[in-house]
Amino acid sequence: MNTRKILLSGLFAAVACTGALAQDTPTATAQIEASTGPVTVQSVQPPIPNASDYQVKVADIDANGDGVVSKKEVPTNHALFFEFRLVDTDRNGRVTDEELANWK
Ligand SMILES: [Ca+2]
Ligand SMILES: [Ca+2]
Repeated sequence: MNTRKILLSGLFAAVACTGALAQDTPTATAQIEASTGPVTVQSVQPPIPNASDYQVKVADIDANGDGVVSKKEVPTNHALFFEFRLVDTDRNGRVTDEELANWK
């Protein structure tokens, strides 16, 4: 088996592995053989947010009760965690109900 075939079979194995694991876990790892030696490929897929994440109000996740949401208060699997900078339109590091209302 030449190097190209090894690389291609390794790549297909990595893709197949990633696809199979993506349904159960957000992370998949595969080992492929490159011309320079073995390479570990890790695929990290962020969790798919729930549609209900977009209906959140400040009171739902305001852990310290100060009336605004800082990124530290947002669960890491919540859509707001990934889109915090977009939602925080005045870039003050705090999200208000008004900013959440404009988040679609
Ligand atoms: Ca807060
Ligand atoms: Ca803000």
